[in-house]
Amino acid sequence: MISLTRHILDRQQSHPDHTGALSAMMTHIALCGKLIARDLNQAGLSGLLGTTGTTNVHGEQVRTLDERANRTFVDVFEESDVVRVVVSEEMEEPFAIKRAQGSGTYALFLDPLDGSSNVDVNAPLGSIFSIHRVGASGSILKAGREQVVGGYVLYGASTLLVYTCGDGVHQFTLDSAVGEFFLSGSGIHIPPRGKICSVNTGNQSKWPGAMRKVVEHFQMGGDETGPSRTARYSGCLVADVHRILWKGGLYLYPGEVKKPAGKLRLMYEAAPLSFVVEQAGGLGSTGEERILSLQPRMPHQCVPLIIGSREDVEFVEQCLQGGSR
Ligand code: AFP
Repeated sequence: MISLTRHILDRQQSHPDHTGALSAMMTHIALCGKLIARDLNQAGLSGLLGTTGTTNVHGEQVRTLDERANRTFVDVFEESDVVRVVVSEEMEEPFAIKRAQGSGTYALFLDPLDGSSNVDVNAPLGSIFSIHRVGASGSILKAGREQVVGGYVLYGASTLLVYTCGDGVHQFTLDSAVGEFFLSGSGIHIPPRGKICSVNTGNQSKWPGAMRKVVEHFQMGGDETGPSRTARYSGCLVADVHRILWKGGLYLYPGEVKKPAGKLRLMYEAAPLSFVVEQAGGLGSTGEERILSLQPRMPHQCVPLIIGSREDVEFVEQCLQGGSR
């Protein structure tokens, strides 16, 4: 059994010029995952369900557990000097870590609790993280392809930590009895095509015509050349993309006519998940451009997302760009 700690140390030793910063950050993220998993397990018994009565930077209701998960990440990283700044869905402004102002060379982007409305019905949730090097000028807004680490924790039937630092995708499962993550998948490869189409069709009337046609096409039996489709949607991006990582297919969150950038956030949802999926051989796209090539303009910027098996994403891109159908 290879623990996450062991895995990180082994990888660190294979890079002679390592500083230990990456290992420290992964250790902190794993600790946050364990603490949040514990909170979720006990949520119904310890009065942690429900909302705080406030809204976040995206105008969404903040749940008690959103706030708590955000606090967990901030508290853990405040004790360390590797991450200089934290950008989170739950904080309007980037948060400077005092201890790291002289030493920290990294910026951490976070969705501390993805799919948080699932908590009331005991359905899966996630945490998404992305780490960038802070630029020489102090800039933190960099294209996704420059990520140092991207990944997520999935709180489901078990708690998983999935990450990449550009050398393939590694998956760890939490053994809660001993409080350690153990390697449960390495070199994960997403099938080039898949059956699953994961999309909230309740929004169909708001999409541009070309996107409606693509989804109708899948609903009517799919393309002659591809597999027939089956629908899956949990309302938790991490859980839906994780299913596709293993089984193949597509996750779509399109832009809307009145809101072309859609709902999902580039820096702490689309980019880290695209980094993971592309490291597994898949693709992440807006329909026009690769997610990982986008130059961000704002920390909380939204983007349309089409992510999953390479050939499936390319098929949707062609349809949207008026190509073969
Ligand atoms: P948050 O709980 O972090 O706001 O994320 C929820 C989410 O962005 C993502 O997890 C889901 O895929 C998506 O929203 C579901 O949205 P719809 O309810 O609009 O389908």
